[in-house]
Amino acid sequence: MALDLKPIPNDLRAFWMPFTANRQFKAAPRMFVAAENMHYTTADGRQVLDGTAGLWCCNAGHKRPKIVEAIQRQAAELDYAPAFQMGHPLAFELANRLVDMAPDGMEHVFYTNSGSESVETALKIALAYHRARGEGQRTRLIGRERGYHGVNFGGISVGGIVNNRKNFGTLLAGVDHLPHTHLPENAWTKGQPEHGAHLADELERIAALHGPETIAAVIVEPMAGSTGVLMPPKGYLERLREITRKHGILLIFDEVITGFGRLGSSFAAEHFGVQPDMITTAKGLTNGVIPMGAVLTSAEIHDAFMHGPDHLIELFHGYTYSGNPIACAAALGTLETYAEEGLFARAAELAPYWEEALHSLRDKPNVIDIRNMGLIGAVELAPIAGAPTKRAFSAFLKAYEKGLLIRTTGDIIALSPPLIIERGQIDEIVDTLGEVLEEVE
Ligand code: PXG
Repeated sequence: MALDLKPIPNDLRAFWMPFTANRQFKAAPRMFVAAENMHYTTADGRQVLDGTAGLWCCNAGHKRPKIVEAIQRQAAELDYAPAFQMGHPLAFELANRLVDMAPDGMEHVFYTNSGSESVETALKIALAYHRARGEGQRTRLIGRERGYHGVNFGGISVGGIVNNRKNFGTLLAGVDHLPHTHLPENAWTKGQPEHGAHLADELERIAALHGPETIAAVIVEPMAGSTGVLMPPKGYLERLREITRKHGILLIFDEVITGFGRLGSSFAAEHFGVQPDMITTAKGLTNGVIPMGAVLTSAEIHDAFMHGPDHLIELFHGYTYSGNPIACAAALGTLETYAEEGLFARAAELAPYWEEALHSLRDKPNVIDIRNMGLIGAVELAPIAGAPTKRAFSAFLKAYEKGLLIRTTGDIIALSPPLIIERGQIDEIVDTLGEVLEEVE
């Protein structure tokens, strides 16, 4: 088939690229012009195997017919409906489907347009919920070191990645952080690590310090993705749930990455058997195709707002594009694709093969840890002395040259392929990465 290649624009100055080394990129651009199933096509006509599902979002792979069709049909039928004081059927249908597939106890859906907005929404709902119940003194929010909750002010305040925080002022007041759960004795763990459940007890210390009755919510990623794939130690999430419940503190799981099949079940909450009060999602909700996020909440939280005269707005929050019709169509097409192809079960089925393949890289140069869960993996490299992140970034560039897309954070290589990946393509990822690790300095 003839490739319809788009030329690279000859002036790259205007676009200030997000989370990108702009000058490095513009000196040697890496451009994708098409994608299908497991592969991207580059502007120079090469195929690149997608080892990261875009940015952890294209769980069903690329250019999937049901999703493409749903978007096309919806754009031609109802392009936009006002999100406030008006509705359209797809938003309700999608909410019902999400509740049906969500873990027990998640009964309502608030739409956003990204993971960052889902986080802000969940934090605001937590504060307003306590206030609605006459516990307005619960204003504190607890996050975790090395946590990533998007880039807006609430998210970077509860987040724990220093570079995402330090240049942006004083952040939200009244925030504290749990310690991260990444312990050196857990190196080379397959699945959930043995050590570290006790780190959840730090919440008792924090609660005692501030007074538990001042804390509104704890937010954590059940598995921390962006900060380098950190797995929850066995018993850790259960313990967090116990302590939050004991003190009337809401527990929010940020499932922007773990939602929609990444761990082999719909949500991590289901995978780990721990029930939070809210779940934040985005990414895989629409297969990354149209920006959309959603916050799932318990009935208890939702119902706490449903009082007072019925002509009054209950929650002063929402976005112009909350429940956008085309985004809803994309999400419905996505959920249908996941279900028809049994992709969550497929991820669970492939996980042991993925695990073995990934851990075969153990003896490659500079590898200091490998960890995995579901269809997620991380290969951690020893940093070059005095030049942290450089080794992993070189690996990223070399992998791209060799036709493989990987993601790096610090000196950690993160992998999260689309759930449609074949065993042979897992081998290809590992073989290519093996070569890369042999070749990078
Ligand atoms: N919460 C979590 C847990 C996330 O992983 C967000 C919130 C923010 O989502 P938006 O849609 O606002 O970007 C995220 C996003 C990476 C990477 O490679 C991770 C994310 C985004 C881009 C890259 O680690 N996570």
